[in-house]
Amino acid sequence: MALDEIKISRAIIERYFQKLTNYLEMDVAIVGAGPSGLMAAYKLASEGFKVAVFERRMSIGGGIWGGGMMFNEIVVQKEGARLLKEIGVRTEPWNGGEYYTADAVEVACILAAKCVQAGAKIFNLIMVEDVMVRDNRVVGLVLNWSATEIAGLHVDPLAVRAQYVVEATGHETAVLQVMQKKLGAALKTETGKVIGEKSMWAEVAESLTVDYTREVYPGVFVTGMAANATFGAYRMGPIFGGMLLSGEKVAQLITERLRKES
Ligand code: 48H
Ligand code: FE2
Repeated sequence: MALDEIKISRAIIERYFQKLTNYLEMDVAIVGAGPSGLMAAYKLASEGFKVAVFERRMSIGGGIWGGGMMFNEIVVQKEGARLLKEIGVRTEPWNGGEYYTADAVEVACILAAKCVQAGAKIFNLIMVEDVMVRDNRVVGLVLNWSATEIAGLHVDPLAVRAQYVVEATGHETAVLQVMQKKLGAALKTETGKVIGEKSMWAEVAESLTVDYTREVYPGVFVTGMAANATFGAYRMGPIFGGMLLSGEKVAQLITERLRKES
C-alpha cells in the first residue's frame, strides 16, 4: 500500500489528541518521570487508577541514566533491590549482598515500560508551570509545552484536573516552588515553605526521604528527592533505593485515600 504523508500525519494527530483529551481528568497526576515518579505511577496504575505522568524533558527516567557521575550503574540497598526484582530488573549483589547494583539503562527502560504497560500514560515534553487551587486544595495542574519555555515564548497554558497531584520533580521541587510563590508559606513543613536539602549523608537521607514522603498541601503529595528537599533532609548521593521506596510509599498513601473516598 502506498504511504501517504497526510494519512501518517492524521494518524499521529488523531491518536495524540485522543490520548490527551482522555487525560483532561484523572485520579492522579504525577509531575516528573524520575525513579520516584515512575515507581509511583507504576504502583498506582497497577491498582487500577487513572494516572498520567507529565515530564518536561524529551527523555524519561530523570537522574537514572547518569548513575553516579555519569557511570551508568545504579546502587540500591536490599529493600530497593526487592522493587527492582519485582519489575524484572536484574540486580547483582555487591560485596556479598551489602548492596545491589543494576544497569542504569535497564532500570530506566524497564521501569518506564512497566509503568506504561500497567496503564499509566506518560506525556513527555510537557512541563507543569502552575497548579489549580480551590478552597485551599490543589485540584489540578497547569500545563505548557516545554518548547515554549525553552524558546521563551509567551504562550498561555492549558489545564487538567486530578484528585491528587504528586510532586516528583526531584531537587528542583518545581511544583512546590510555584505554589509557595503564589500561596506564601502554606506548605505543611516547619517553615511553611520548601526548606531545601542539606549536604550528603546517605544513611540518614535514605530513610528520611521515605519518612518525608507525605501530603505537603491538601491534594499534593511529595515523593523522591523533592520530599527530601522539601523537608530539609540530607542528600544521599548516587543511591536510588530511597527513590523507589518513596515512590512505592506515595502510591500506598494515595491508594488508601482514593479507596476511602470512593
Ligand atoms: C514536568 C519536570 C518539571 C516540571 C522537573 O530528578 P529526578 O530523577 O527525581 P527523583 O526524585 O525521582 O530522583 C532523584 C534522583 O534522580 C537524584 O537526583 C538523586 C537520588 N540524587 C541524590 C543527590 O544527592 O543528588 O526526576 C525529576 C524529573 C526530571 O525528569 C525533570 O525533567 C522533571 O522531573 N521535571 N517535569 N514539569 N515543571 N520539573
Ligand atoms: Fe541528585
